[in-house]
Amino acid sequence: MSDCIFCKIINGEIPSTSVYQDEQAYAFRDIQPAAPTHILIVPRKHIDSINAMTDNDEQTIGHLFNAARQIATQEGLAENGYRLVINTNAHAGQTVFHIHLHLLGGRQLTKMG
Ligand code: DGP
Repeated sequence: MSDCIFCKIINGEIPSTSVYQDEQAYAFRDIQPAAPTHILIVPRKHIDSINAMTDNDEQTIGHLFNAARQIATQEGLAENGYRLVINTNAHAGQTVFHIHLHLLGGRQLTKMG
């Protein structure tokens, strides 16, 4: 999508600090980190949100979690642990409408709610 900030990050129009990429996914450091390690993992395919995903996107979204596992290991987070979050729409605070998986770690995270 031409006006999507994460599509522009994926195609290099907007700079980012990349930590991982493959044919389906791109991962980069969050500009407003909420933890010592805060990485966003996005599908190269533009999908607005989990509400907009279809059965055909199962593999694409599952792939984000497999990438997250590899990145968590690469970042040294696997043993102590980390959190994976996908915000959807207003009540969850979604601000960018291109599906992204937050990977948070590097400190004891508080309970969610
Ligand atoms: P969410 O609230 O779940 O939609 O998360 C959007 C995240 O995207 C938020 O943590 C900040 C991050 N973000 C927004 N714009 C940019 C950007 O231009 N570069 C980077 N690296 N992160 C961004």
